[in-house]
Amino acid sequence: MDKILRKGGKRKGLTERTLVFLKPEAVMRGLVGKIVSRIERRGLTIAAMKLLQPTRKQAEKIYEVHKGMNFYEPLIDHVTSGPILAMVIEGPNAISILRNIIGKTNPIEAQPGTIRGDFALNVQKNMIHASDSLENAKKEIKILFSSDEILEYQKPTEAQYMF
Ligand code: IDP
Ligand code: MG
Repeated sequence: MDKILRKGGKRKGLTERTLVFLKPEAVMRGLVGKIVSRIERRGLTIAAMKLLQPTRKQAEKIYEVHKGMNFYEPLIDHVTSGPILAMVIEGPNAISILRNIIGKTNPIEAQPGTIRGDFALNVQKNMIHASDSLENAKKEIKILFSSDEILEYQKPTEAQYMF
């Protein structure tokens, strides 16, 4: 346990944080619980969570690398069209683990067993976003969360049985 705790109970740099959000189709289809439970059962920790309808500005910032692509405007329209469930997910290698849990961007290529491979048919409405790098995770978390919305805590099972 000592290994992963700083004095005062805070985590050392062994864990990562990633921004995840369930897109409006996941909320509208009533699949929030099923999807969140896949993240929880893997052992990762929900450090922050809220339901919100993102503004155009927030969505444009998150997807700014895609500006100019033909799917960019329709994607922004879609993601801002209804509620999303945004989360900060924390744990060892959280960024890569989440990318593997969600599956490939295009559901045609996403393997069964992944969220996209099990719940999605359409590349735009592919259910879920997860940051693709540490740098982007840091940037994206700030777009949707303030630091006081992100909690630091440790589940008792983590140190003993998971990490
Ligand atoms: P990612 O969500 O797996 O990181 P990105 O390539 O970063 O995928 O694309 C961001 C989002 O843009 C995708 O999740 C998807 O909703 C949408 N998107 C990506 N490529 C296409 C496309 O070719 N057509 C329509 N939408 C797309
Ligand atoms: Mg991406």
